[in-house]
Amino acid sequence: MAGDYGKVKEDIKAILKKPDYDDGSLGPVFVRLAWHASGTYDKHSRTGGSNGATMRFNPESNDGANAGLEHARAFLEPIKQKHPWITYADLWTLAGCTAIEAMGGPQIPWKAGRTDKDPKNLTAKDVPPNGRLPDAAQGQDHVRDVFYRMGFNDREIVALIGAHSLGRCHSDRSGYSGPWTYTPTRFSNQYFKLLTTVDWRKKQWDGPLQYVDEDDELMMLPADMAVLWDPEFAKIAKEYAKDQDVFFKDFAAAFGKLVELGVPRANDPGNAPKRSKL
Ligand code: ZEM
Repeated sequence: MAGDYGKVKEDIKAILKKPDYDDGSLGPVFVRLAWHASGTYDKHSRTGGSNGATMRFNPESNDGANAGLEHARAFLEPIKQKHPWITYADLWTLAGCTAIEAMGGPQIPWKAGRTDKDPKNLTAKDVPPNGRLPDAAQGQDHVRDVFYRMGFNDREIVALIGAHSLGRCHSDRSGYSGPWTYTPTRFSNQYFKLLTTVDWRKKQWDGPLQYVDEDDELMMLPADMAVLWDPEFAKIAKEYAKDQDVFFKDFAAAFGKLVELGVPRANDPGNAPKRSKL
């Protein structure tokens, strides 16, 4: 039964502000939930992606990359209870898109229609294996491998990583620590401005290798530095640092594509009815 997605959006917006959580907003972790639910897609086997909401199930729920996202899912549970007709797969992706808009970002094209896998007849091949999401400790070859597997090009990759204008790393989730920008609850091109201008240095600590600014206030992951160190990526990052409008436009298209990966649609070439001979 289809319900009113506009009402769900309003309810998502209403819970975003949360003074006692991180920087005061659930927005960033909702964006990360939508991204990780979708980013398991493999274009070759056409498996993974947001359809199915398979992060509820092992092994995806226990993938180290998804540490902390159980909180995001729990924060959305009251909204699922209030609107039981919406699928988790639609709710998680809608929450990410709504959060981006509510934090000052572009409007993301989003369509309903994802279904949830029924836990009662789940087979091992219904849940993507661990290891499909990017590893923060690696460089540009790995980043390209992972995002090309989803079907993205270099420009889309750089645009998507610009979501690191939001949120922070948590030492009890990923092992890394700190925010990328001074305004982790505002969607902007600040990530690219900082990435391309700050004098990044290795953080002196016994945690995993990460980069920090002079005051040890902001951070970059090794995978973020790859965007600066790869000449193709760097060119695009500098363009986004100069022009927020271009970044917003490219990001909206790429994030809209991300949340559609693996979602069956009537106009898919694979789903199209056979063309009758005229
Ligand atoms: Zn992230 N990301 N990400 N990312 N990400 C983290 C946090 C957030 C990578 C990564 O390893 C990490 C994209 C791409 C990539 C967000 C959105 C998007 C964290 C910190 C890590 C380690 C997790 C923690 O400790 O809580 C890597 C290696 C990426 C690609 C190379 C893309 C694409 C994103 C969306 C479009 C967001 C919003 C956060 C902040 C979450 C929060 O809880 O504040």
